[in-house]
Amino acid sequence: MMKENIVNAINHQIKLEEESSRLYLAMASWADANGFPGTAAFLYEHSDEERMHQFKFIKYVNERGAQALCAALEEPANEYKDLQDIFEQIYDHEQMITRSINAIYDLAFAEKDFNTCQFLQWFIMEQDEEEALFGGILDKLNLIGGAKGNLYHFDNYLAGEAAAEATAEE
Ligand code: OFO
Repeated sequence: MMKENIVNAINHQIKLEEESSRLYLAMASWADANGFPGTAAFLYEHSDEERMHQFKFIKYVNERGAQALCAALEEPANEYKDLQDIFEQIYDHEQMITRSINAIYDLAFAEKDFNTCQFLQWFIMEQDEEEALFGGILDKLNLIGGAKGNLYHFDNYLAGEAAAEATAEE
């Protein structure tokens, strides 16, 4: 049986994962409505990934004999200045998620809940990948600047990334 403090920490993480999914969905919708279909496809894909993360946590808690909960969610922003604004916010958001997962790991380790430590390894690696991915995208945006022609190519590049991720999931 899991300790209550660990169940509570994971339930909070379940909320954060669902909020991540909704944040990326809102950003994807903005991109879709503002002429960036590649960015939209990429972010729709990431919204689904976050939903999958949420589900992984839910299944884990329930399989360990506790109950995963669905909490009230924060409303995501629906307006963004530009793509730079979106990817800066995503990068900050993912760093916050990494800190949150690391804090659960710390707690699980202190409580000698080694199953949870083991389970969290996947998320620790995933955060590494996501921070590298979004940091790289931000670097590209910083490099190309805000000229329309450059953003058109950037958007096509993200369309390719979205298609590659969709294929990898098949
Ligand atoms: Fe983007 O990360 Fe979930 O965990």
